[in-house]
Amino acid sequence: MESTHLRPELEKLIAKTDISRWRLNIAKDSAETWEYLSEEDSKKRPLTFKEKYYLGIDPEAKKLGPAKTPLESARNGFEFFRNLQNDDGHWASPYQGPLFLIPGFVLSYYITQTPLPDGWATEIVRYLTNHTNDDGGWGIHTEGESTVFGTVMNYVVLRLLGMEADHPVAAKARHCLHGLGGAIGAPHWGKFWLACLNVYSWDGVNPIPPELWMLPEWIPAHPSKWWCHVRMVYLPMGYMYGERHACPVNDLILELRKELYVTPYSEINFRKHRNNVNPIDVYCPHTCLLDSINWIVEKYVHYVRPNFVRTAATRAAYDLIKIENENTDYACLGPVNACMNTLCVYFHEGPKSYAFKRLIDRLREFMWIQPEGMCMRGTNGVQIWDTSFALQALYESKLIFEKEYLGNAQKALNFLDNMQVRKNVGGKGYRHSNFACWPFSNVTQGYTVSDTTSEAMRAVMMVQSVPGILSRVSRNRLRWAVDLLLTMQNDDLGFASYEPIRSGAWLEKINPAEVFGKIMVEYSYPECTTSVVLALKTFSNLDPEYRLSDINETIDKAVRYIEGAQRPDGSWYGSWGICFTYAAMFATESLAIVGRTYANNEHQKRACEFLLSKQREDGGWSESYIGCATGVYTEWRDTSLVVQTSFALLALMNAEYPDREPIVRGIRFLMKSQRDDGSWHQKSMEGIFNKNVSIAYPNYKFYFSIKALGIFADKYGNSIEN
Ligand code: LAN
Repeated sequence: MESTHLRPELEKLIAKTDISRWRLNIAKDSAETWEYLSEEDSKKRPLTFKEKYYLGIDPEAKKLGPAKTPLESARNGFEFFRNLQNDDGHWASPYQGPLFLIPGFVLSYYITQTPLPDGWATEIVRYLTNHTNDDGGWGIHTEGESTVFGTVMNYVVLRLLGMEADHPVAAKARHCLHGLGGAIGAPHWGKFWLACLNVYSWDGVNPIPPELWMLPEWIPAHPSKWWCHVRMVYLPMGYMYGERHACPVNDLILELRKELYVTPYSEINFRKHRNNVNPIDVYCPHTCLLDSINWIVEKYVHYVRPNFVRTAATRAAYDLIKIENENTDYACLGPVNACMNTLCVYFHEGPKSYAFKRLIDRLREFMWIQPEGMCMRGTNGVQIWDTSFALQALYESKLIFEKEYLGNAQKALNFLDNMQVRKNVGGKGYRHSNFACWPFSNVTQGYTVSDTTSEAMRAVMMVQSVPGILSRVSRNRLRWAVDLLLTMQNDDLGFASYEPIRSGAWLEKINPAEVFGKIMVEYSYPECTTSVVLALKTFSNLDPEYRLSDINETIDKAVRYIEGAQRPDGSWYGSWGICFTYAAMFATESLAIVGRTYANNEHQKRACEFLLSKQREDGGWSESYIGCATGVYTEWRDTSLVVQTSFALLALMNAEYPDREPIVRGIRFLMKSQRDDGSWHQKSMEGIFNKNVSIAYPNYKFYFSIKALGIFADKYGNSIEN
């Protein structure tokens, strides 16, 4: 059972559902939705082990006792972890952390007058209450200090979900908000949502002209060249901004207009506050270039723009929104554009339209019930990513060769077989080809990611080589995935996340979202690049005839990129996990797979020295998300963490670090941290995005620990004696 963020002193003040009545439904495409059953129905459907675990009810796992050897520890870990595998073969994930997502969900339901499913409002309020900071506010993620963005948006959520303004939790949050100067200092994305709700004026939102979509595509700043998450968010934002849709005024809106500001609403000149963002919120300040462009475009929108241009532009944006919805069967790329698209469709096609109903339905897949209430996840699940790594851990620890685990492996393989994309939407709505890719979550969402495709491919190839496993993914399907990967290398020789880089990093100068860094375009990442290198190399060992010279050339170049991305101190900066230990785990494996080790390679040597300089007294490693924001290695409080320890150990073992002693100390830390039932607990966050937002990957503590322990037992001997 996971320990949680429960705050009993606050919980006393709010309502709670009967936690034992929640059940997890898994759809055919692995979509995960929680449902609150009636008392009668819940009796007919006993809680499963998994449900209990996720809900914080003791699942009464088998006690295995402390492990005596690393392999036993890995086995105990998998004994526990296999209980969390779903019948369709995948592992689910409470993928929480960001605190700017729930508001989009609740506002979309509220503005479109859609009732929330039973029990949801209560549990969302409980989650937010349990995650308030001591000052009563919220940050941009659960570990961050209170900001205007986090506080105003989540305060609004509490009020929309029925909390009275004088409730102690609301009153304290409002006090915090006022202390921060009120909603007027919200960043661009906050101002946007508040304008949709009609508690802020569209005049006070910096321009998001839908006309951008009518510009000629060759222009380097054309939105089709932006990072897909940014273009897919600015698309519905542009539509809403162009149409200036807003929730009809009602009593609650009038109350909120009074509560959110420190001056009377009617006296605020919103146009003057477009650039008023509380410094506490600012991660990426406006440049003069951005301010100048905003100044000109705002004048154009206000005084010059003919109505027919506006209508044509919002039409063009809407056509693209429709394409995104249809391409993803209404799952949408991510939680932000899914909520915004729902609003656009509601206003454009009405509440009775098929598209609106589908979107509303699908939005529920982002929500997850935790012991401390209901959160919104960063994606519609982590199914493929987690299942791929779980399979790899099973293989690399050699546990897969123990008969009792073959069934788990086969089920996971079957799942990956079902999740490879068969239908290509490449070219539609500026999408990169997705034929033969494995997305991050599921086949429905369907977006190519370079590393999720690679990691899934690698898992498939590993498992299909195991005697007793029934192969499911044909040679051709792997070849098609290779073809796709080979279209994705950047000119700087690395690989980016969803697409090859389409425009220059100078576009960051017009990044309008003050709260995120490095979001405007794609970049090469050591993590993504490594995954591709590993997949291509593993593939060419299996199928050496297929495009061998293309593959070898790609790998050579990619490894050059990895070496070049190393910092002088021997570290690599991680963009998707926290942080330097994460990147080291990837980069060192790239080098290892082409035969470069501590014994023969300067880069590996420097990587090991860097990691060893960070090893703590207790044998482990510890990193905080702060290091991602500042670029400087930063420990998380005064304790080692299971996940970062596994990252560092895997990196040292990738490099074949010759001295067993420091590695044994790390392995001992992992074993000491294991509970009697084989599970681990990670005290802090594992992942990060856009430099500033941390996000949990709760399955990392299982599969990366199992992998580290298993590889250690295999390569360094199955004992923790020195
Ligand atoms: C993710 C999650 C997975 C992650 C990896 C596969 C680990 C990475 O190697 C490549 C990038 C990717 C796919 C990724 C990109 C950004 C995401 C989708 C997220 C971090 C999860 C949530 C985040 C998304 C942007 C959240 C919504 C916020 C916006 C600013 C739009």
